Amino acid sequence: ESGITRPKGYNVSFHCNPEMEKHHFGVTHPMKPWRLTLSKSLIYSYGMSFAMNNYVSRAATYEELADFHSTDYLDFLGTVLPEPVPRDVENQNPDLRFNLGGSDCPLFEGLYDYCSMSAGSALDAARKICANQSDIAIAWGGGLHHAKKAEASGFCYINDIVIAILELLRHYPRVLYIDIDVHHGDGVEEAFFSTDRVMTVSFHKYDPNNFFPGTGALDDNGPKNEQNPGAHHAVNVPLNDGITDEQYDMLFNTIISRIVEKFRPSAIALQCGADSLAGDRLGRFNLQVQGHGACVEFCKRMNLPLILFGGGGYTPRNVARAWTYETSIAIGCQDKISDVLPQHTPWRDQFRQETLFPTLEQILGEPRQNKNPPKRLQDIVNHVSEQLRFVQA
Ligand code: VJV
Ligand code: CA
Ligand code: ZN
Repeated sequence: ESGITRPKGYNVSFHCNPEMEKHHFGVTHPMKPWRLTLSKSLIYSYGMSFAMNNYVSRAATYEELADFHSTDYLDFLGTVLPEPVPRDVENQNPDLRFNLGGSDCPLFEGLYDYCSMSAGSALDAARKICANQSDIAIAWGGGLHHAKKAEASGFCYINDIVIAILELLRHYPRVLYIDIDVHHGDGVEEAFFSTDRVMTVSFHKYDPNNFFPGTGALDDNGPKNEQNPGAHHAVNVPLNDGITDEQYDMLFNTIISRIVEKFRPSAIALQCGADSLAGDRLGRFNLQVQGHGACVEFCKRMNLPLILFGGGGYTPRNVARAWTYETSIAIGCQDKISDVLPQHTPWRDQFRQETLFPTLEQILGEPRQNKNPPKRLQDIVNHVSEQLRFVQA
């Protein structure tokens, strides 16, 4: 008996499509859709599905994808075939259209289905929110924040977040987009660059020459032309290696509460990329499951309609831990779930430690050096506060 019950009048919906998880970017590619299977199996093992409305989401239609993407791009995406032999990417192959077919965004079997399922789950989540049928809607298969209108980028082909936010904008005057993936949320920022109805905030590792995508400096805050309504509506929090839970939560809480105060969003879209966790194959931070989850908890406390998206996350066992803990926060049972993983959890041996909250030492052996001096964090808070003086609801 898990003791997990559904709080009266509080609705959480969970949107996924098991077909999505069967797709493969290639054996050694860091993006593993299977992490969604592992996450779900842990969520179900804890008994959380009984406290949510669970939906198998449909695939988004061509028309729905075309809400954001160009038809040229979608037509190509729908017809390209997987490459039988990997091509030399650096060799400026003229066939590399729309940035498709390189090593970051390979062509694989069922690519179009995979993309439309990810977008379908995000769109279903947005529609449940708009219909007032969910207070929090979860789409761990979404969160692919790098995709552009007519270009694939950084493991992302279709920008499900942009498509979901466009749906929210049909019902809500203002949407706050928050991105805690270790990478800059460039595709979402760019899509809403020229509007004051969406404020985008990304926390990320920033090193223009050595870390993807290289954008998202502190003073990249939207169009430089003051006449453009989007001016000041992009917030960027560039960080360095090794940031800790304590520092991250201080930044997150300070910055998000000030933004909510000034911008007065009517809904929040939170991208929960789990590559900001310690021990991630591509990440550089020292965040633990608790600190990552604290961001979700903080957003929930804002008492606004909330969508949780997935995103990056390249060490599947840690992705599953974070998204399980965050699902428990959404339904409000985080204080009741046991630190020891349920005995009957499928693939339990995949988790190495048998706990939901392994210590930094267990995850890393030796923690990554923290290169975020307190002075720098204060400068960031000051810059954002200054920026917000130009923002009004
Ligand atoms: O840094 C890059 C671009 C390169 C060119 C391609 N080579 C492989 C790497 C350098 C400049 N791309 C990043 C993309 C990160 C995408 C993150 C996505 C998200 O989490 O924000 C949201 C879902 C990058 N970093 C690491 C890799 N690519 C990488 C790609 C591989 C790989 C190992 C590392 C692709 C294939 C294989 N190994 C087999
Ligand atoms: Ca980010
Ligand atoms: Zn990422």
